Amino acid sequence: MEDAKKSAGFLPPFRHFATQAIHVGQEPEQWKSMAVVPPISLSTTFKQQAPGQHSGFEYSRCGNPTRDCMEKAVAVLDGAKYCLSYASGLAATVNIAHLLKAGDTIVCTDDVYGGTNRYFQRIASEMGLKTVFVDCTKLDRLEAAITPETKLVWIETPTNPMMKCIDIQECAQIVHKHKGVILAVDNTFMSAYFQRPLSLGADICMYSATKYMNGHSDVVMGLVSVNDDDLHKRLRFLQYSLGAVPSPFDCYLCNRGLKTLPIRMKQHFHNALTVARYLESDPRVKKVIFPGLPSHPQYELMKRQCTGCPGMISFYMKGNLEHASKFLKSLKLFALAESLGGYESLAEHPAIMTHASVPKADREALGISDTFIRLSVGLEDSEDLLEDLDQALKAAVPDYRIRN
Ligand code: P1T
Repeated sequence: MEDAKKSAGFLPPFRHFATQAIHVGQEPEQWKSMAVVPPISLSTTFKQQAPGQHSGFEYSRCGNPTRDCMEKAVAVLDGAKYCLSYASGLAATVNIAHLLKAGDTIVCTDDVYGGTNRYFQRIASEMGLKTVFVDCTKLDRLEAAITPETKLVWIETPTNPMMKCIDIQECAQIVHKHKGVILAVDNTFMSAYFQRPLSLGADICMYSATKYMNGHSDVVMGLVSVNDDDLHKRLRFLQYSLGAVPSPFDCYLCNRGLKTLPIRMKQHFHNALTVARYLESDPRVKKVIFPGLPSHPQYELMKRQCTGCPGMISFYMKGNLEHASKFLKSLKLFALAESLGGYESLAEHPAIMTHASVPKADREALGISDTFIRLSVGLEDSEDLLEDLDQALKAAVPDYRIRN
């Protein structure tokens, strides 16, 4: 009841989601043993009846029974026809970029994960792909950035780490005025439970499954969901040709993680809202950025576009780098670590850690400053989380009347 009140105003959960997360692709009848839990299929190769006559599996880079179960489940959770998995989120990004050819341009929203920025700016550029960064919360800027060379528009929403939220439906309308341009949405922060980019008009929904989709901080993986048959064919070809596929064991773990995605995401939302409200009331905190708070500039959009918000909160502390560093070192329950989306709470300093590879001038323009902190709020008891933040803030900023 309390949860329902707190998330009031967001879209209702996608129908049948929890049931599908548990059952789709997992049918015991597909195994001779009738195993209820999909087995980990370690074989790298599969016997053929006659040359070219096989069970659907030939060689494990091209397809594997354990991977297949997970991909089927993710496709349905994304409201998609197909899902493809990769050895990491960045491997998924690289595969998508391979849909393009030298001379093509990518329009990318200005705030993205540091590794995505680094790949586009420093690696894809060497292969002849140009990337133009624009703030896609400003739709006129997106529209103006698209040229005949543009073949891919890449957005994250909410963005990492500024938590800017982008209207996917509006983006899709603009992008699809231009024939052949693909709209890809990095849905890592939201997971399939809170946001369905494909049903809002995106062509590709991509994840670092290392985060919420797996949810246990023990797998590095990427996922891509699509509806278009031709796009799927091209991506499947790239998946086995480039070869950055996940191991069967990782697929098993991620498939297992999906089973609890709905209950995990509900609790992440509940805990994050509690933490965000607390931080907003703390005199040592200058500004909180959480899309589930009415103070967020795209709060209304989030309620129209999503079924809730994940555990990601960014905030500015009062003070300087020394205060921020002291705060992070003083935390006892939140671990000072990169990554996000696991059951455990993490805190990090984007300017020094996850976004150090973003050029300094771009970082400063975005607001990734010395006192900017990112939290991944986990599934612990929220009272313990507040207590930890409170003691660390007090240790870092003993006098809350500090000026800056
Ligand atoms: O780490 P990997 O699975 O390769 O995923 C890369 C990636 C892609 N997209 C987003 C939005 C991400 O946040 C990430 C990885 N992010 C972190 C490690 C981080 O701490 O932000």
